[in-house]
Formats: sequence, C-alpha cells, structure tokens
Amino acid sequence: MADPDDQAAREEMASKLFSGPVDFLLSAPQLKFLPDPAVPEIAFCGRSNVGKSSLLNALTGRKAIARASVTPGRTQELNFFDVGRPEEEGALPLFRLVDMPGYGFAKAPLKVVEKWKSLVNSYLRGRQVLARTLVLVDSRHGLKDVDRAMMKMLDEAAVGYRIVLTKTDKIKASELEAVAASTAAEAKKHVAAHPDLHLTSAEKGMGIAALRAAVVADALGEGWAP
Ligand SMILES: Nc1nc2c(ncn2[C@@H]2O[C@H](COP(=O)(O)OP(=O)(O)O)[C@@H](O)[C@H]2O)c(=O)[nH]1
Ligand SMILES: [Mg+2]
Repeated sequence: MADPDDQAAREEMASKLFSGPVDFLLSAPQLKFLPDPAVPEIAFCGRSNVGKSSLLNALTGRKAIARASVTPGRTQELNFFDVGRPEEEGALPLFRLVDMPGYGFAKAPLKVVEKWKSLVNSYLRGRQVLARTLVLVDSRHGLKDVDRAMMKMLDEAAVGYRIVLTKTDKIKASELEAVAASTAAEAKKHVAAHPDLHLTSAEKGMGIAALRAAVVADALGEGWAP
C-alpha cells in the first residue's frame, strides 16, 4: 500500500484536475469516426445499467455530463470526453475518458449486438493510446459470464483493466465484503486485471477520490504533477 500522505496528495491533485475543464468531444458510431489517437484514453465498460454514466459524472464532479451527451440513439456509440484542456488555443486535452456502450442487453437484435461487439472489440484491441480500461461490475450481482468474457478478451489482447464494483450503497457491509473477496479472488486469475479492486458509490461518493487518483496515474503516470 502507498504512503497515506502520498495517496492523499495524489487524490487532491486528481480532484483539482477533474474540477478543471471536462468537455464532451464526440460520439463515434464506427471506427472511422474515432478522434486522432493523440492523448491517453481511459475506457469505461460494463453491462447496461451497471452505472457507467453515473460513475463518469461522479468522477468528473458533473451532474449530467455523460447522460447529457448520451441521447438514446447514442447508446451504441463510443462517447469521448476531454479532460484538462490547457489555455492555448487548439491545445490537446491531458487525456480522454471513453464511455462504451453497455453489453448484455437482453432484447437487442443479433445484428445490433454483432455491430456493437465488432466496434468495441476493435477499439479495445487496437487502440494504441488506451492507457487503461475500467470494467464496471454491479456490487449486488458480482461477476457475470458476460463480464468474464470481456475480461478474457482484454487478457488476450493484453489490455490492462481495473475492476470497479458499483452501487456499493445498495448492499450491506457484510455482503459487500463477500462480493469484494470473491471478485478479487477471481481477478487474480486474469493476467491483465489490476490487483486493486475499487469499491464505489456514485451516489454516496465512496471510492470516488481513490478511483480519480488511479485514473490520473494510469493516464498520465504516477509522477504526474500540474
Ligand atoms: N444507489 C445507487 N444507484 C446508482 C449508482 N450508480 C448508478 N445508479 C443508478 O443505476 C441506474 C443506471 O445507472 P447509469 O449510470 O445510467 O448506468 P449505465 O447504463 O451503465 O450508464 C440509474 O438509475 C442510476 O441512478 C450508485 O452508486 N448508487
Ligand atoms: Mg450510460
């Protein structure tokens, strides 16, 4: 475990960074619409309804940045958000967050699912600037087979990811302890899974400061300073 003072300092720096500019950039329905791979990217993936948009809002301290841009027609697209835009005209952001379409939706037509899979998988496998993926898992349900399939794909593509348990305010502390233990044990068997498990509540703020610091370190390096 890191020095607690360092950790507090990292969290404070990350919080300052996220309280600066965060802007919706674009929605990419196909690979050809991706932005130039010019800055590090952090991708958010997980089942529909797991809490991706809420977590993005909580991390950035914006009430509706993720939802505002994600109109119903855009749920099949990759949504990019710029974080930290320097003063100079035309300057690049420090890094980008990417809200991915949710997987495991029951009623989508097969064609839609196939199109989605090909977009998401090609992005995750081929994106040079992808610094980390966050795999969100509902703490009430734990890992499901669709999550395991995603983790396996990421392992095979050597794309490092963090597992983030969401909605921890919805279960009892004893239940959270059990699901955290079983998820951590399973994560150990996945080569590309980061050893730290993140327990978060977008609603109550639990784990948000620590995840912010982890995201900034993943995107910009441990030694990053403004
Ligand atoms: N209690 C609670 N509800 C949450 C939390 N995060 C998300 N939700 C709720 O779960 C539902 C789905 O969240 P959303 O962020 O839209 O999920 P997405 O489909 O993965 O983007 C919404 O009704 C949210 O209000 C949380 O941390 N705690
Ligand atoms: Mg969403």
